Order: sequence, then structure tokens, then C-alpha cells
Amino acid sequence: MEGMTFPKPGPRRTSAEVRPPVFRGPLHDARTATSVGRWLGLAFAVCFATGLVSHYLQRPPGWLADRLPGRPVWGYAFTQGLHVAAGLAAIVLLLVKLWAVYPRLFVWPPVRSVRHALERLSVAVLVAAAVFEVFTGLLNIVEWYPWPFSFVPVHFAVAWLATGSILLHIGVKAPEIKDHWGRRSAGTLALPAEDAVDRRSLLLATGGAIGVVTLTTVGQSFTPLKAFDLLAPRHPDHGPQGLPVNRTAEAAGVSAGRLAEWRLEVVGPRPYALTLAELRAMPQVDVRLPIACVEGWSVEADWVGVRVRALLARAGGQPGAAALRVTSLEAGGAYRVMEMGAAYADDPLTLLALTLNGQPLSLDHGFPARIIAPGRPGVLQTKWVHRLEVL
Ligand SMILES: Nc1nc2c(c(=O)[nH]1)N[C@H]1C(S)=C(S)[C@@H](COP(=O)(O)O)O[C@H]1N2
Ligand SMILES: [Mo]
Repeated sequence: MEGMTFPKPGPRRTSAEVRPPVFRGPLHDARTATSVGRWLGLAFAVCFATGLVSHYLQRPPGWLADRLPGRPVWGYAFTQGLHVAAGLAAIVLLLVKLWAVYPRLFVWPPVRSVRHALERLSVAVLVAAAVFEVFTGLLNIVEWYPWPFSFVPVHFAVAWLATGSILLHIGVKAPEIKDHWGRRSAGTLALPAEDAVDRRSLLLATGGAIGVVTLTTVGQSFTPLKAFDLLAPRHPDHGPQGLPVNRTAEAAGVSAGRLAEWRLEVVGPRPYALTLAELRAMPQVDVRLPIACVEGWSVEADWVGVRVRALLARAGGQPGAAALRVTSLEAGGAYRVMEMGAAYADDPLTLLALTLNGQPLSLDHGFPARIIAPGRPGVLQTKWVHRLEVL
């Protein structure tokens, strides 16, 4: 704590003379807060926007369900990779920003007016919400949930709180931000020159740290950089058939016994059922599509299977107008049942896939049949499918 002096307790001091610490360290100032804060604001804005995309792709309101785009096919892989990369960068930026401003925790007197009290309260909410978001996000990408609430709705709700308090903070601090935004404004504020050198070093170190964090993690969603993927929880090559697995067949309660009697049921105006051999005898289509997990890893793969729209049409589904409900053989769990809007169900790239990268699906990748559709979050790429229902 260089530059910070606490009053020394002496024999003649009384409690009335106790004063808060005095901070004289460099860089704990509005200029540093602004320099780091604008990048932090950008990182949070990217997280919020990409988080909204992810949320509404997973739970579209009725009017949106049939309008979501399946192109570009890597769209979700991109927005979700960006969400995680921006969130990891935000951790670095948040730590530097909190370091830059922490002396303000000790301002004296702690409250000067009602306005001042409200301002401090809003900063407390902002810090709590921002720390909560990066912390829960980080633990989610490693699939560790040491809390009693469910991650998705709480992470989503607190994102609104964080965004609202960031906007309020920018509004309250607008005059200071304006004073410190440009290169030139330093002159008018007559900051000491050596301070500028230190600040540049701090910002370079921050940028370097973000570069290292990004380079060693982004390969989990951006395969060309997979050679540098040293720290991410996922690696594109680690998993059966060259694809990671999130939930294994064992974890999902799908066993050889359950599969013995497997038939694909297709429910609609003209319901029918197919054995695996009958499915394999239908026209097969070859597509190359990514699995893009909501936890931020994505890998492209080759899939072969039957077009979902062909299966629905045979059950009497209206071409182009039939939405779909898919049920998995999985015993329970949030992803056992999935719904798909008519546009996705009708997409020529949406398959009930039977093979992955040239081999029959392994049990962990959804044998005997799974959904693969363009531009959708991984949680909706249902494995171990056993029923399709025309809606
Ligand atoms: N039935 C079922 N399907 C599922 C899941 C699941 O838990 N149950 N997990 C989903 C998730 S979160 C992802 S990212 C993809 C991963 O597919 P993979 O394990 O074949 O890579 O499967 C999806 N399909
Ligand atoms: Mo996932």
C-alpha cells in the first residue's frame, strides 16, 4: 500500500483525532478510472448484447420464435465466443479499475449529503453486480455451480442490474469522464508528467494481460487458434469423434438397455415410427455445422442424417409452417424436451443426424439420433432423440 499512511497511534492521541487513511499513491485518480473504465464499459456492453442474443435464442417469446435466423450458421458460435472472451477480459479490467478507485472507499466524511449517499449506494450496487456477473460467468464456463440458485435466470437478471447501474454511473460521472477522455485534457488539469508515464505502463500491462488471457482461451471457440488454447476449460480436439461432450450418456441416464427398444416416433396428423435401419434407408444429407455451447466453446463437425422437414412432412406437417417439439430418451434434466420454430424445422440444414465426422454417433454424442441445426445454441442440439412432434 505504497503512498497510503495510516495515523500512527501515539500516547497523546484521543479517538476524536483518528483520521481515515490518506492516499498519495499515483494513478488512483479519475484519469486512470476513465482510461480503464471505458474499456470495461465496452466489455460489459459486448457481454450484455451477446447475452441478450443468447437468451432470446434459447427462450424466444412466441412472436419471435419463427423469425430467428439460421444464417450465418456460425452466428451463435461467434456471439457466444465473444461473450466469454469479453467476460474474461472484463475480469482483468474490473480488477484494475477497482484497484484504481479503491481509495474512494475511505473518503471522509463517508457521507456528505443525500446526493452523495445515493451516489455511493449506486456504486456499491454497480460493483456488487459487476463482480457477481464475472464471477458466476467464470464458474459457469468450468461448469462449477457452488450456489443454491440456478445460473441462467440469475445471471440474466443481474445483467440488467449491472447494465442499469453502469448507465447511471456514466451519467453521474459524465463531467469527470469528459474531462479525462482525450489525450489533451490532461494539460488543462495540469497532471504531473511522470504520472502519465506510469499510467501508460499500467494500461500497457492491462492490455498485455488481456491479450494473454484471450490468446490462451479463445481457441476453445475459434478453432484456428486451438494451438494456444492452454487455459480454456474446453479444447476442440478433446472428446470422442473429435468433439467435446458436455453431458455424457451415463450422466443423462441413457444406457444400452434403454436403447434396445429404440424407435423414432414421429407424432403429427399421420403419426408413424421408424427403426434405425429404416432411418438409414431414407435420403441422407451431409452438412458441416458447429456445436456452439452456451458455455462458450464451439467446434465444427460433419454430420450426416435425415432432414427434419422430410420427417415432419411425412407425418402430415405443413411444409414451412410446422414447429417442432423434440423429446430425448434422457431420463430427466433441463434439455430433455426442446422446441424449435418453424423456420428452423424447415431449414434444409436441420437434420436428425445419425453420423458425426464419418462414424455413427457415439453414445455420448447422442446415439442413435440427435438434432443438429444451424445457428442455434448447443443446449438445443438435443441428443438421444426418440420423439418428434409436429406442433
Ligand atoms: N438430451 C440432451 N441433449 C443435449 C444435452 C443434454 O444435456 N441432454 N446437452 C446439450 C449441450 S449443453 C450441448 S453443448 C450439446 C453438446 O453436444 P456434444 O456433447 O455432442 O458435443 O449437446 C446438447 N444436447
Ligand atoms: Mo452446452
